Amino acid sequence: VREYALDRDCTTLSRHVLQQLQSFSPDAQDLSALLTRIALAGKLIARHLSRAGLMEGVLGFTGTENVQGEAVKKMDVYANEVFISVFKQSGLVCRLASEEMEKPYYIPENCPIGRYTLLYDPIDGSSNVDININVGSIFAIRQQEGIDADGSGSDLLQDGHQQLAAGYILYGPSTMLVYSIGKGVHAFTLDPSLGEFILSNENITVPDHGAIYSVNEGNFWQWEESYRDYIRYVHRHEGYTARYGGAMVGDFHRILFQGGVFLYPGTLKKPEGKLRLLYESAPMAFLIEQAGGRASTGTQEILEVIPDHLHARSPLIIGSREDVALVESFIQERAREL
Ligand code: P6P
Repeated sequence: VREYALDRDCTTLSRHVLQQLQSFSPDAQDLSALLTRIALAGKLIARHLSRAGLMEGVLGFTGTENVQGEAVKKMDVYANEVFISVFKQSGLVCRLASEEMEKPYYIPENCPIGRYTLLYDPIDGSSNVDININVGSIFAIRQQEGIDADGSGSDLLQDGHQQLAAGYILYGPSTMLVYSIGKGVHAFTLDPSLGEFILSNENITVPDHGAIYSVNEGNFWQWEESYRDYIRYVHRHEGYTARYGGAMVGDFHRILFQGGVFLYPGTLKKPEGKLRLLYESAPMAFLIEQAGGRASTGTQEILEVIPDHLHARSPLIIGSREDVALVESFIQERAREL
């Protein structure tokens, strides 16, 4: 038992990535170092969150709006700057594209082309920060291809299969980092006494079905009839339970471990829904498929969707394959009537 415990304590993120890649090539080392840098960003953000109520400048709004026209929280700004600062002088990433920035940020050094682009949502669910409920950071890594001459990031408008890796950090009772580089989904828990993320769950698979449906039913009146059909179905049938935390990372994490479905439908006013494809839906779709689940817009696999602009949104149905299919069946049924 002692050997096992010691060995487990030594399975850090960097070691695990190299094990996954079964290689110590420079590229493998770079990817391992890149994910370790993301873990550093997670530690810095977790530390800031843990003292939010005790420090000035953490809670509340900045008074400005982001590119989406949404009020910016102080924590959004801090977390965005953490990601930028941990990748400067890293030589690992050429470009950072964040949900919080209109245009991508170029790491100001002669970064050789062929390195990576990091796409991230620095704090997802920031409305939870002020009430001490879990929030998360979401990330995806894509190959830096060619020169983005006008800095618009238009070369990033590609489908989700171009993601080399994806994951999130969940700032909850414990801080967890969940990632995949296309070889299964693995979770690490931050051990504050070590200051290290230690492997806690390997090769996570989502159950084919789960009791949980996770959706903001306050939007019921805005949905297309097919989504209302689905909600009426789960209201009438035994064996379903509703869970919704208002921050996607926590709601997704519950589905990943316990099964069920998370959905953020489009509405009649905004058929494309609220969640951003490149920064939220595509990374989570990468993970759920690696865990044996599915992610759909209702009519198309999320990983097939090609965004028409950097901050494109998409409807999202994600989780256990049987539960995603059930939601889609109501959409298909209504489509047949049209
Ligand atoms: P609503 C947070 O703002 C977020 O982007 C996701 O993390 C979350 O799932 C969703 O929006 C919550 O949106 O409309 O239910 O408050």
